[in-house]
Amino acid sequence: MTLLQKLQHCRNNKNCRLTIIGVLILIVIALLVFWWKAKIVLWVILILLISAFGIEYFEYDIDLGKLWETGSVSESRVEYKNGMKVFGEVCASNNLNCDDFASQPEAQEKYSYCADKIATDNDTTREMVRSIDVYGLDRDKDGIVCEALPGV
Ligand SMILES: [Ca+2]
Ligand SMILES: [Ca+2]
Repeated sequence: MTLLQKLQHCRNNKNCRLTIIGVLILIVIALLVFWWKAKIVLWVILILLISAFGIEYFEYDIDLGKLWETGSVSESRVEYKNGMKVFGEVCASNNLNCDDFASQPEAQEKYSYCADKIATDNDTTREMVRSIDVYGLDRDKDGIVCEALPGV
């Protein structure tokens, strides 16, 4: 295994990344103790590293391209579902169910907002996004959600 392959492997392995971030945190703490002059810089680095550790720990990644584009950490958080990137918390969560809506069009609107967003972000079609089943509202994955709710 070359060094590059090892690094590549580490990039894809969460525990490996956590270990590296953890070691860096310890190094910065040691520097903070022994190297007073660089105090502010080191505090900033320490805070950044602790944030990185938290992000790794809480199961989601940050897309750096999106972060650059939007400047928002919550918009840039990314989860991979069926090989597609789902940005932000709003569309990645599963916290809505059909009984949260009074009518089918209302549920459809909520679903469509995310389906369109995911399709655009992944440069793919609405049909492909059906497989993700946003919010779990479309179990049969035909693109029509909550068929049991009243029509209008
Ligand atoms: Ca749900
Ligand atoms: Ca359906």
